[in-house]
Amino acid sequence: MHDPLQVFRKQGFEVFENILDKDELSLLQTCCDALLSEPVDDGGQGDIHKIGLGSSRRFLSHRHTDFPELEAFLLGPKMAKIIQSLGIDEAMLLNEQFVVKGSGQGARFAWHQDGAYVGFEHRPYVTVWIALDDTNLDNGCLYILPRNLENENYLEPHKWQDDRATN
Ligand SMILES: O=C(O)CCC(=O)C(=O)O
Repeated sequence: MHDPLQVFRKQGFEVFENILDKDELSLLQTCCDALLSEPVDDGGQGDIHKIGLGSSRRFLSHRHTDFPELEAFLLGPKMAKIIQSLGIDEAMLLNEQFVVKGSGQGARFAWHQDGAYVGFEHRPYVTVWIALDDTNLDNGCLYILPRNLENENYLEPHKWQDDRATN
């Protein structure tokens, strides 16, 4: 039988297909649309430490307290179920963000470790990545570098990579 905990411990990630219901997905899409309708205020420089790229790549972060239903979802039973199935009994929210890339604008995002963006020493944490649009190889899905943690159970030093160098 497929055991999410075993898979997560072995490879460092797990895929939960169709785990959100229509209402949960719709709630996230609605919040994202509301945030997208706000003016772009990131400066649009897009260098490696300035992750927003104007309207072609937006990072809409730390806004769950403005959206009570979003907050209830993030701190609610579905997220708890996902996190607990990965062997984590108690969790707290470190960050939440919507990442939105404009279509046909080449707003790729370079290979990185999310932890490198935290900016201070921190304990390991789990990222839950949810696709709000259907994604595939052609329209820019997320890639994860596979790793066998049974043989390579250490953190590789992070290397900053320019977005333009990404395939
Ligand atoms: O959407 C991407 O290209 C990467 C997003 C990401 O790394 C994140 O949300 O933590």
